[in-house]
Amino acid sequence: EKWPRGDETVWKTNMRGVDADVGNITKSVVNHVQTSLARQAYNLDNLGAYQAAALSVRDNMLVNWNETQLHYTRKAPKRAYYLSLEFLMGRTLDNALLNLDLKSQYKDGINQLGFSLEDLLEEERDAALGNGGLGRLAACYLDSSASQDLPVWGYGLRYKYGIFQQLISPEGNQLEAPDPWLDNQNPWELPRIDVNYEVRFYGQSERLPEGHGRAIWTGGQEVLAVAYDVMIPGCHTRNTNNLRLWESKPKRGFDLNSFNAGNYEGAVESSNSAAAITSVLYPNDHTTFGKELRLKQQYFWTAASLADIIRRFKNLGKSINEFPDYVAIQLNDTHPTLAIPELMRILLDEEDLDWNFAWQIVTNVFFFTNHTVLPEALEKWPVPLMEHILPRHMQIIYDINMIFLQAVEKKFPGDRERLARMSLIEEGFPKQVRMANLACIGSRRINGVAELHSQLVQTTILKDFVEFFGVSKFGNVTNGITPRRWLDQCNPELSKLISSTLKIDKSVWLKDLYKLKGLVKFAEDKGFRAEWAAIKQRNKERLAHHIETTLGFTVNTNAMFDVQIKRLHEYKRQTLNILGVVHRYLELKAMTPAQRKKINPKVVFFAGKAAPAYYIAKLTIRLIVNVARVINADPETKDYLSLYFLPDYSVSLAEVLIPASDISQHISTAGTEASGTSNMKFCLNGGLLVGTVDGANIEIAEEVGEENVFFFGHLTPAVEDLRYQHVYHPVPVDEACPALANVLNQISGGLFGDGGVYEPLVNTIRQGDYYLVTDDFDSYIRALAMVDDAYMDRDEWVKKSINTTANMGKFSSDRAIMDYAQEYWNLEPIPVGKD
Ligand code: H2P
Repeated sequence: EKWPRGDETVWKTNMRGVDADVGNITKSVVNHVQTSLARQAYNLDNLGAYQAAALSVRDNMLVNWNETQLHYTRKAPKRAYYLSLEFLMGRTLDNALLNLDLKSQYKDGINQLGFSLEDLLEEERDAALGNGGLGRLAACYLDSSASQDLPVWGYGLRYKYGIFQQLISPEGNQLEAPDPWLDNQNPWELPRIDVNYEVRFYGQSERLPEGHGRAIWTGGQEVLAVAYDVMIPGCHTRNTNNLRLWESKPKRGFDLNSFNAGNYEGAVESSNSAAAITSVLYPNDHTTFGKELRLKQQYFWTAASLADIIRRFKNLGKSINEFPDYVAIQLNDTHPTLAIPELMRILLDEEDLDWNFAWQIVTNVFFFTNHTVLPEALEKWPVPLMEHILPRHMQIIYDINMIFLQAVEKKFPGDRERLARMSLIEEGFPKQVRMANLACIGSRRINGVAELHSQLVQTTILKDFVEFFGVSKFGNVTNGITPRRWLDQCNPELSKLISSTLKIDKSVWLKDLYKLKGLVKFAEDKGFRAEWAAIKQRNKERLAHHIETTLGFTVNTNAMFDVQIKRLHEYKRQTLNILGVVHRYLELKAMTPAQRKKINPKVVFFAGKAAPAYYIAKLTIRLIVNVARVINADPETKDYLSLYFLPDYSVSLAEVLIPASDISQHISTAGTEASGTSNMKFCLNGGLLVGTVDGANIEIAEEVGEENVFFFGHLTPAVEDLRYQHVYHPVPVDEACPALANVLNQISGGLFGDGGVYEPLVNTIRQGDYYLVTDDFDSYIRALAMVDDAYMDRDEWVKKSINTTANMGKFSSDRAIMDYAQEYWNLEPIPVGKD
């Protein structure tokens, strides 16, 4: 390789490496204060100091990032691309310092400059470009890919506004405010104005007469996609991967079509311009289906990402039929499914390949992960909308469908119903494109996110496809979480205790989480148990302090901490939890003071956002807030039971809550929660789990032992029957579950303010009870009683806690991502600096 220009030695002697010298760290921070930020030492505030520190850490990250990209280019390995409409990254500074192993040096340096690193960390705003588990999973997978030296890039959108900020009104209603997370500037991104692509919408598509499926697509609106790169540092490795986020910009002089702003996006951005495409993350909500802007987001992002992937591949000088040998693309849910017809369009119309050849390439490149079997969450797009915005893609989808249905007809002759079920087009007014079917047909392999879920995918929503393609096309990769953020970063004391007890450096066990098994034998060690319990206690105090300073409440840290944090949804059954709290309150009220004294004091925490248009979910928040108001003020009971709804749930709030929990709730109706990932985070931090036999709860119990989890409720096979009974007979709550009936009556009777307000919520149970609150209530209350009993024996409880953490090795996202790399993508680690 020739040095491109100038004197090679001048270049090389001036290139810097990662610098861990405290003197150089302070120098670089001061430099950034002085020049990058143009600020003065005497009036520098925490925010300014944070920004300077971040820029200095970024310089170190960039050294590795540059080297990694160069190394990958030279080695030209197969690469994988993770396409996700959501990346719920949270904060970066602490994670970067830990992964680069520079935390103590920066702590010292920043101290010398008169600031505290802890304070600076608090200045960072969360990057909240996601709704919940799906987006956070993507973030964990990026961390694990980099940490294991895998050449994996993420592709997503650079939303100007992340998930809305949640405010709670005095009545207890959720209010949504925009999240202008970029307002303070984002030191973690690199604008790449030189990396941009034009993306077309609308216009006309004309098929070529002798085209073998080819066409020409012209006219319409062209929008510019500009890349922003986010560095993803691996843990204790030089490998630093890339997350490329696209921003939309108008291509000068072009803005043919007006766009209709719906309510939410209208509230944050009303301009009718190309920039609106990446203005806001959609809150997870089935009412988003059919929204023009959402479809434009999906196409904009997949088209820009594919153009970028193909350009990079072409630089290798290989022929296009080798594309699947160099590229694997993971579709995170159906959101990026348009990548399938888009790659077909490129191969047919731009590369001039014939249909069969193109389709063979496509079906060897894509992999598809399903995250839910809830029917209302399966994406469908109205055909007229798709035809209008993406006329060429609609033609391709029709062609794929025709050829596919011919093959189905051949295999199952005369089975009209099967054809109707498997078709990419759902009949109706309007007709709709079924994105899950398209993703399934166009991908090489399909997986669910936990054993039970993957089974359900194969036996319910994609059953016909299993019968057609054979079962080997379908698999399971149980989700995982990164132990770097979800143990080492959020629970530093526990991390330290683990390292000193196992006598293994954390850089080793954090990357081989099965090593935690070594803790099992220490569960019998009294001294160790005391240390373990003391750390949990300090984490509870840390949470209490956080609540005191942010919300002004004084939390009883001698009580058991019981936590449920996740998106508000009926299937996740926050209702069951709050009704259980009311039940407990009513029981306490009925007791004498002497009886109460024997009760295990408990503090219940909720946090989570409801989709803005999800009325019942929002009403649940209102009920929680008003129950809290009443019971926290009741002098008879407040020492035994209190309740907090913590507003504006986020990754950084989770980092404080999770290490502080004694018990956490994962109580979805069996068969509805695909996996869950916070269940893993709690258990990794020594919190026990009360839950249904659902999602990854099942596998957690397999690993940690059923004696260490509190299971309750009906099992998946029973759910359908119970629901069926509810449909045909009103739910006899009074006979079926008197305890629940009493709770509902108290709510309706106004114990927590105007009972009429909650009628729509209470009626979801009395009528239909689709999520089986009535059927599971008694068993739930029994499980909570078992939790109380177990907690009374604190020694045994701490043993359970230790044994739980010790057996969580399987749930590292390193295991999950290696599974994808080996079983799906066929990818090898490419460590930087090791050859
Ligand atoms: C979803 C599923 C979870 C799953 C997660 C990641 C969509 O996340 O419901 O069960 O663990 O994807 O696969 P969530 O509900 O948290 O938004």
